[in-house]
Amino acid sequence: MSAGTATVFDPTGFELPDGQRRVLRWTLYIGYFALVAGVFHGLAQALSYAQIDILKYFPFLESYYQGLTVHGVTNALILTFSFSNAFLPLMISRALSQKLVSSLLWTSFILMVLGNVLVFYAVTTNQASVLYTAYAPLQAHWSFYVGLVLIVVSTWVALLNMIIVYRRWRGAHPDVRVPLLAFISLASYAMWFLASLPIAVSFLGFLIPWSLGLIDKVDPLLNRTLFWFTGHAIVYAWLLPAYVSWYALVPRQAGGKLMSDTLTRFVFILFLLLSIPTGFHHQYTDPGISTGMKAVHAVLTFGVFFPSLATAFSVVAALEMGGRARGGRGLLGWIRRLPWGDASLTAQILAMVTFVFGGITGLINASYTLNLVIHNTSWIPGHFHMTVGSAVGLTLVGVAYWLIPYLTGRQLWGRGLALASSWVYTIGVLIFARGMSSAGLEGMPRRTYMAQAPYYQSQWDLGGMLTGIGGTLMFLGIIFFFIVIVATILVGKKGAAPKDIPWSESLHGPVSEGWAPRLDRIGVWSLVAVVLILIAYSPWFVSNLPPRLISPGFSIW
Ligand code: HAS
Ligand code: CU
Repeated sequence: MSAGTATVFDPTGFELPDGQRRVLRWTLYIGYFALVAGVFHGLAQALSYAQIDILKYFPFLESYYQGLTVHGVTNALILTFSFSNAFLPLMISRALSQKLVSSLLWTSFILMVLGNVLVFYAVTTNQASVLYTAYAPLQAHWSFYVGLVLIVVSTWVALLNMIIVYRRWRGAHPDVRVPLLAFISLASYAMWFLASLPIAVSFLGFLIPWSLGLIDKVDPLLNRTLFWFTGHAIVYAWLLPAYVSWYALVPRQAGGKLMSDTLTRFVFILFLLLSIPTGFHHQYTDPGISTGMKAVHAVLTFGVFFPSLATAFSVVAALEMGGRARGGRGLLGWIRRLPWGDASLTAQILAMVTFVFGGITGLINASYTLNLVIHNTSWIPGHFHMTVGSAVGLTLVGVAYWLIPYLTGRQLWGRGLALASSWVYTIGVLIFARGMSSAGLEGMPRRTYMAQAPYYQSQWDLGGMLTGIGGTLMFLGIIFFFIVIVATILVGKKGAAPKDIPWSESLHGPVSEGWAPRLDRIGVWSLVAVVLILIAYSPWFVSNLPPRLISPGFSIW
């Protein structure tokens, strides 16, 4: 073999069995249903910033916090993990031409359903209005914590399925480089597995026994620290499946190629290493954590900014190749030539554009001193609706526009409405975030039902109004999405669906010589990640263990 050539696995001619497709499809439906169920309270919340109170029309809600818990849990947790539990195993199975393990597929699905049932029970009966952050000493009903644990375990089972598929393939192909799509899918969930362990300790070790009355008191700071230990990395567990699409699928959809196979693997390894040891950037204002440790996490947060920056250059290059291949000329002429009529691609490009602002606001959050200005203000929801709420949410919408047809065998229904959904949503979220950010700088608080706040200040009028207008457009965008997906499933034209996933070729690589194959050793990289995590977290745990079990539970709703 000559230098620079690649030993590439040929995955053509494989189709997933119908039974497995069906489980994947229903897993996805849970997620997309959760998305739609969650946006109703989103609308109420956004309008409340504009001093419009529609919560009185939600008679089944006993408090604003109950609604906010529904919003956060459905849109940030259930949508994302249901999607990943279906999407990542599908990607690895397709990339390696291997069937999934049916029993594990079912187990993961059933755990996800059970978890949802328990969480649904706890939240709808107003026994768990603790928000998606579930901070102790607010105490929820045990079914809330157990339900969330089951959802997390379902992600572990999905990962196990992927690992087994990978090992089977590796046994048959010992000297071939693992295809990029399989590698980045596996790396995404490997990172999440490591990241999920602290929250598992918090829930299983403390919050569940406490909510069952087996222990009387918990250590609020310890649980909060364990929460953010997982809680920062969780945002990358949401983001990386979107990046899998941006790197490995979007270039093809745009008529271009992925820039570099090696760079892409490198980016995912950086996420594996740096996503987790950064949680203290959510706790800059918490007492009981030394300034030095906060500074270490701040620096590492700037480190984890880098792979996203590399992603920005890489995905724009892929889009540019696509636009130029389609006849685009000049500095920016390629943008116009992108296939803007493709609803799936358009949603994802708009997700990327919004993420530029999500990234910039993230950098501001991460800055130790600037954080003091914006922490706990509406600036933060401004930030996260441009990250999880757009970079991720809109990408999941865009992927649905090819994935649901692919899995159901039915053509996408209503392309015009599908296109409108992501444009309306994007215009909405940019207006919304402009309102939230500017009013946040003026001190408008987050997690507050502003339509009833006695301390409302008129200087928030403009920001609040923009939040209300933008939030209404976002709501409409998701409703359009819902109509398109339900109609596709029920009345989409049979047989006219995509037959395969949109694979992308890469311009450079994969390379089989030199050090490049070593990049594929996820196990070794995971060990390095553990070392970094120990450096970043053990000093705090050494001085804060054993736990100080001082606080009883509070249910203030
Ligand atoms: Fe964050 C708070 C810092 C990214 C989500 N974040 C939150 C919360 C959520 C969240 C939910 O340091 C609130 C949690 C709560 O309830 O309290 N965040 C960052 C930083 C990044 C970042 C540095 N966040 C995310 C992502 C999220 C997410 C991703 C979800 C998926 N965040 C913070 C901090 C806080 C925080 C503090 C705590 C604040 C506080 O005080 O409470 C970075 O990773 C961002 C990197 C992003 C980029 C952008 C790259 C752009 C790309 C697109 C390029 C494509 C283009 C297309 C331009 C560098 C890849 C062009 C197209 C053409 C056609 C031309
Ligand atoms: Cu974070």
